[in-house]
Amino acid sequence: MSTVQGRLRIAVQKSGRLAERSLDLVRDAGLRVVKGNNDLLYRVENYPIDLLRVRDDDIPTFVADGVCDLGIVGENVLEEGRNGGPMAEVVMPLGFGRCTLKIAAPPALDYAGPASLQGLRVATSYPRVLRRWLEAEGVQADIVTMRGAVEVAPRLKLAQAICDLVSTGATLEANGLAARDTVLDSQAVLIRAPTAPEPALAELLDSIVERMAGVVASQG
Ligand code: PRT
Ligand code: ZN
Repeated sequence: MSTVQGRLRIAVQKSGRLAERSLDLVRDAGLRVVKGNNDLLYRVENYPIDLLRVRDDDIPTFVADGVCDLGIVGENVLEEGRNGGPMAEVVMPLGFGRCTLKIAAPPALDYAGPASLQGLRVATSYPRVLRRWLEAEGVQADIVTMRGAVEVAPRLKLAQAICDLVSTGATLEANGLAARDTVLDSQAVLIRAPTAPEPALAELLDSIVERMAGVVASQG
């Protein structure tokens, strides 16, 4: 059940790499978005819908809890939020925000596969995703969690390798690191709450999802 009676809520990143494309998708689906009097909430003037503008990290929880009915977030963030509790449902990939969570290390590190990380320290902002990948590979390594600047960890001797998002590879190169393995391929996805909205809004929700699917399909 939606917490706000009578209106659907879509969670989008407030600012950052996904913000503009998320807003574009919403607009291309026919929603006329107008800025409200607070920065956190944009209103849709032609439907009973609000956009909740938040940190991307908060989006999976808001949608899983039904505080928002839909959300747009990177698969990397969604997967990191996986904790055994109720999850938002992935409706469809959106074709933007593509990046890859990679293992990278200085060229001097001998890397012949995940087993080469055995006993090493690996720095990352994605400790849960990395933990699951290491477990699946049967490798025991120490995970050093860093909120940012993961790419400097090897130089500071905080870790021998890192697990970080890569798109162009320029950041790895600038820090003398080479990509060694892929942990997760990611792009932005549309997610929806596991619970239905109030009955009066169910049809609207389905039609918005359908229109977004049309927009994504037309972008091929
Ligand atoms: O403030 P908020 O928490 O909402 O934003 P954020 O700072 O956590 O995320 P943001 O805006 O940087 O990224 C949002 C989402 O965009 C990520 O969760 C990914 O799904 C996606 N994305 C796509 C990326 C990249 N490409 C990317 N390149 N996120 C981060 N990067 C980083 C990368 O880690 C590297 O440090 O950008 C840097 C440059 O990458 P290169 O390879 O092009 O040099
Ligand atoms: Zn974030």
